[in-house]
Amino acid sequence: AARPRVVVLYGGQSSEHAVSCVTAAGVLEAFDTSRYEVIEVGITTEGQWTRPAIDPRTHSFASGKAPGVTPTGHSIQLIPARNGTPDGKAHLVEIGTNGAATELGPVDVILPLLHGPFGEDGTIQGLLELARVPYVGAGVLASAVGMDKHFMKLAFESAGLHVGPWVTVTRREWTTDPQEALNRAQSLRLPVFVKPARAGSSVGITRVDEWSQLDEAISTAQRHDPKVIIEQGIDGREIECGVLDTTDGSPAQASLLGEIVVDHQVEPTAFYDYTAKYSSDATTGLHCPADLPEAVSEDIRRQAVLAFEAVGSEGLSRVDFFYTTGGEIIINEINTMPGFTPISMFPQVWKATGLSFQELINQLIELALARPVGLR
Ligand code: G1L
Repeated sequence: AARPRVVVLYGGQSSEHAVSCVTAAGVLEAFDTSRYEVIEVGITTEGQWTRPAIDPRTHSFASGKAPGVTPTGHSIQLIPARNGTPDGKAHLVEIGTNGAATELGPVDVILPLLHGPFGEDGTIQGLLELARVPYVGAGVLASAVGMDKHFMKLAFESAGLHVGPWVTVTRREWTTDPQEALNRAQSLRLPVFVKPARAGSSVGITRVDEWSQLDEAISTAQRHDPKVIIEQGIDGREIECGVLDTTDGSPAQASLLGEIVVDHQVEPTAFYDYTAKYSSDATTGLHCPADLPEAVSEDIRRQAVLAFEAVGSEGLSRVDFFYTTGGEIIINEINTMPGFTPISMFPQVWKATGLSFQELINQLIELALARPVGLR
């Protein structure tokens, strides 16, 4: 039988364009080409879909030049399934500089290694729904909720999970009565972290140690998202769990737990930010399995699956917790598009659980193929 044709879609208009390119490099390197045919499609920072001029496998942060998708003279279009296509599948078509169209063949599944522009996650998933093409990972709603720290906390609370103290400030609230918003925030204990409610990376985040800094911190976050959340800092270990869906309708599986270990010797106020995540001189490390009592591990893994269900995620998610000195388990966030290079937390915890990076990618593709297009 013919191998399913898998489109690896990467790059894009978000601030994480380069991260996406490096992720694609790792995924393509590990790709099981005996089972699947791979078609690489890059999206430039201008939003042009293109067949990459540079082999995406060569993208890395170590190379010296910034990873990115270069604009080309042609563009690629995704033709929806059941729109006159003979095989009932979505198709790719390349439009050349002269306007001539070249058929690139049918698409069986799309692996979107992308974040929508800030505040708009779920948009790529919506595009793929309309195109009636199966894709890897969470659907429209779960992707959007996974992007929005405010609605995420509401979903977690409804599922009986414990979230830390927080306050949301909308643009309207800030415009109408900023003093009321500041007062609400000051019901929290310092330090607090002021964040754009919907941001893919760690941009626009300020740690506030004195209330005099709050006003400016809110303004900074508002430059990235009109909706801002203020979270009380939590003293605790950072424990993360990978959740992977099953194809047979049985409960999603939780991985062994990973722990982020920050070297406080190096930078006392450092938190796990963009630099720590992606630079080579990171002061953070990853431990798996985390050294925790068996009962605590089991509880966190159970809660990770509950969180996956709470937001209606599909495919995969990474769920992040704090384990406090008082022995409390507090859920921090769910990420439906977790870091996905071979050395990222999600692939690493699954490796420790017994699933190689290639097996992980295969499972994600099989999950997408097993799920009907349409109602999710
Ligand atoms: F397709 C998956 F598997 F669902 C998937 C999609 C995207 C897994 C992980 C990611 N992550 C990323 O694309 C990113 C971390 C590079 C965002 Cl820019």
